[in-house]
Amino acid sequence: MALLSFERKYRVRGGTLIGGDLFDFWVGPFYMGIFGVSAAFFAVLGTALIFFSASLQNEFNPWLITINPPPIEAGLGLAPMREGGLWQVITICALGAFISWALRMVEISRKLGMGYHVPVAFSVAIFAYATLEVIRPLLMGSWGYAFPYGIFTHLNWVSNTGYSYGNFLYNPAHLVAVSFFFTTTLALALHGALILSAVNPGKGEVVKTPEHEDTYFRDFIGYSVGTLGIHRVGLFLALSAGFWSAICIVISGTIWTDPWNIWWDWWLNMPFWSGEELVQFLVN
Ligand code: UQ2
Repeated sequence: MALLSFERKYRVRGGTLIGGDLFDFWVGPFYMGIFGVSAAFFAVLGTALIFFSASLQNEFNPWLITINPPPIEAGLGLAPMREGGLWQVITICALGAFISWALRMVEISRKLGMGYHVPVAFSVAIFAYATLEVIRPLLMGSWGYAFPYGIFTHLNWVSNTGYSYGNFLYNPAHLVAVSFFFTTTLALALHGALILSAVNPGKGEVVKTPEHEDTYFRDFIGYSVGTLGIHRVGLFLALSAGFWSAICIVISGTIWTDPWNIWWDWWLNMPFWSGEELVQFLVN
């Protein structure tokens, strides 16, 4: 089907959440909807405010531009524009754009009669961002705990926040998140390789079917998760990576304030070996 006639077939009316027919149109290849309008509004305003903040600071080196949250001492109030207020407005614009983007995905899903898997997946990324910039700062009592908008400064924030809890790699939720990130790459590597090995077999070779894909893994490990199953596994792994990332930071400084290696003392304090001299040396 040629692209233009294909688009005509799927450019159907309806499915909007709000606005009815008002914004139910396309701009070039892009569906608009009221959330396309709001996404564009927040994205343009937020980006303009980043450049405005950069010019107030007379900093135009892209590596060094930074928009910092208010200082920790300022707590949770509205800050003056030059002292974190711009960061607050830019954060509202970012969340406004992200949430608009997700709701636009919902309208497109409805329009096409599809499931909501894509907006649900994107919402987990928004949740992780909101955890860093809104939920944790609220729980900690100050916007100053949020990360700054700068290429180097946000990396410094990650480093400083990590060392604030000793060695962040001992955070058990961080370990779970990292394991999910690694497993996601394993699953995508397996899946991408398997698909290409079957469907892109080289000149003169015949394209293979899912039956070959199943058989490959049955021969290899005695099990095939299946062509639908691998996508369920992939989505679960990727969403779990984002979810546990949010968990690992939101528990740091809220319900856990010690260095993270101390958390493992429950293991050293198990009755089997807690009396041992070496264990007591490690705990103390
Ligand atoms: C599979 C299958 C696919 C796949 C892959 C597998 C035909 C095209 C990659 C194999 C995957 C398994 C056994 C699960 C991997 C689990 C983890 C946690 C990495 O069987 O069906 O469809 O792409």
